[in-house]
Amino acid sequence: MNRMPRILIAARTNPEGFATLFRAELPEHEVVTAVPDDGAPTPYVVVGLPPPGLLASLKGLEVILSINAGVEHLLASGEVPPGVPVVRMVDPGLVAGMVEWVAGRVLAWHRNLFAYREQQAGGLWAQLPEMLAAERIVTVLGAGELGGPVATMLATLGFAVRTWSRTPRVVPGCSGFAGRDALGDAVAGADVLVNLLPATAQTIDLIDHRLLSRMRPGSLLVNGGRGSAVVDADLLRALDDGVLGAAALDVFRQEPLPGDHPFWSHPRVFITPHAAAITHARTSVAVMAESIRRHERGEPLANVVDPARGY
Ligand code: NDP
Ligand code: OXD
Repeated sequence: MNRMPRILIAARTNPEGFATLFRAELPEHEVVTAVPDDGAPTPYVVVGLPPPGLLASLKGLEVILSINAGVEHLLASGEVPPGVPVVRMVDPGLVAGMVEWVAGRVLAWHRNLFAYREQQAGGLWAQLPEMLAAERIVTVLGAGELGGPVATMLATLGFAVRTWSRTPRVVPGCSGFAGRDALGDAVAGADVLVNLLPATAQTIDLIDHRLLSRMRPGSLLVNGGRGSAVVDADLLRALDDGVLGAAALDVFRQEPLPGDHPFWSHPRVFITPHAAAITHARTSVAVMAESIRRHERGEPLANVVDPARGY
């Protein structure tokens, strides 16, 4: 008798929630949250950062389904068996979350909400100068699954949007820049810089004081990508010397952000705890189930990570 292909849910958060939805999506599969000691193969694993040794211990592993969009920790763990594809998370729930989070930060800053909050603390009633969205340039670093829809949303709100990517990308309504040589031009004169790049060897320390200085003085940095892209000391210097007006940060070089980090107490740094876009089981399970169906139909998998590229 043929065994049902096994799916191991090794997610640290809500494994039973994922398992229940997988059982409904793929009833012809065996869905487990711990591997039974029966020597049977486990072709699929759903995982974020795997516990040490887990992936190597799985017999007959065919596909790793990452519950995260960013896979730098998974790749750096050295736990991915050679030749086993990693499918990263591309999920409508994640896209919606990031679009909302970036929209919230950009609009709050654009409409002076942060500054009015300070005025409120002092009981001050005074209208601040306003600009039209069309008068503001927003540069989005990364024009992929998240950066693309974020750029589209900002363009729909009327901002003058530029995107920057590794290879040329067309995002309707936006000006596209590509490649390291075009970074300076992509950022020049921008009012808002949104980072949605993956963490790779090429993106580390990309956002330094020199790059921030190319923006319009008093501008906004929004980091929803990864903390490693930003040089923390340069960001603080840029806030203090007027190069930047504010920074909205969701991701950090070390997470959770250490209690003594100066970002916590800076009056113009707005922190969220890596919560910009979270993987919802109720949208992502359908996406992962479709990857499994494709694999079993012998079709190429979508959104496979290129380990050499790092994303
Ligand atoms: P994608 O792989 O779809 O897009 C990545 C984009 O970055 C692409 O446009 C790519 O260029 C560009 N890029 C990569 N390397 C470079 C480089 N060296 N120079 C210029 N551009 C580069 O990823 P997603 O949009 O799905 O996700 C982006 C990142 O967002 C994730 O890797 C993760 O770090 C972060 N994230 C954060 C979350 C949060 O809650 N804060 C939640 C989910 C993700 P090209 O198009 O040419 O390939
Ligand atoms: C991420 C995620 O990559 O939460 O940050 O998916």
